[in-house]
Amino acid sequence: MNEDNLKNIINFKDYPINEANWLKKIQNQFDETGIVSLENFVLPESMDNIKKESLSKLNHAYFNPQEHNVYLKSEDIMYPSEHPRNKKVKSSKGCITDDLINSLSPLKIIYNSCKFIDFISFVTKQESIHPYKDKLSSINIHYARRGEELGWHFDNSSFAITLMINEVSRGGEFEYTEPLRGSLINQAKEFENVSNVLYGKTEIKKISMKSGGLLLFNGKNSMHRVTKVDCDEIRILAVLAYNDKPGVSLSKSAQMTFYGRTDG
Ligand SMILES: O=C(O)CCC(=O)C(=O)O
Ligand SMILES: [Fe+2]
Repeated sequence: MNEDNLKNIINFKDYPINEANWLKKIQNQFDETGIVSLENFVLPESMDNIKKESLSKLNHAYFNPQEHNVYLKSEDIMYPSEHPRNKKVKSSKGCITDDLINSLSPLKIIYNSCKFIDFISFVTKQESIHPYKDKLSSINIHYARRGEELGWHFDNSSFAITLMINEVSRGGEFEYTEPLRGSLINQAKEFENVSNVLYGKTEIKKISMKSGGLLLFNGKNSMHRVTKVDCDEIRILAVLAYNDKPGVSLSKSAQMTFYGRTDG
């Protein structure tokens, strides 16, 4: 991949992603708060390109409205269905898969660039990060139209990278909590924390990203959701997903749930 292209895509002026002092500062911020938001990370011309392609591919998106628990796991019969382990929330947004995205898209140039990969590995303190082996899961473009949402959940991966492509003027807000689980929080306390979020008893934080904004988020221990879109605009966002080991595929059952098909 041509690293020179990256100069025309990423806002290096505000974000010197290969400069040691800047990297250290962002790493500390990610470590301490679990969230880093970089406004105007991708330059406007590339965002126009990404937005046009995303809109033209909305008709290929897979929408599979479903109910799931916050752990994104099948029910644990040890607990009642209304228990925080099992209580269902709704998700209805759709997405397109990596194989449907143009190989020359700025999204792919960013995702595959060594500079970007080194930046993400450093900030998230991973020794190395790798694309998915399957052809569907590395970059996904998510769409949420009026009334569509993503319910409360913990991510299975330790960090998520999103790029806002088209923000909406009402609803479609990213809401998140402090870390509510992890090695310092016992199981009973964790379930109490989850229950408090589901019943609106916890302080919720919000972050509103605009087109071109990159978000690095530690969603493994912090619950998060996207509220229902409440206007006729479409919320469009790219998720850039990596693994800490090479050669990993998303499971076939997860591929069926999220994409309605598998990569063969
Ligand atoms: O759409 C977003 O802003 C968040 C997406 C998300 O949390 C996820 O894909 O796990
Ligand atoms: Fe998530």
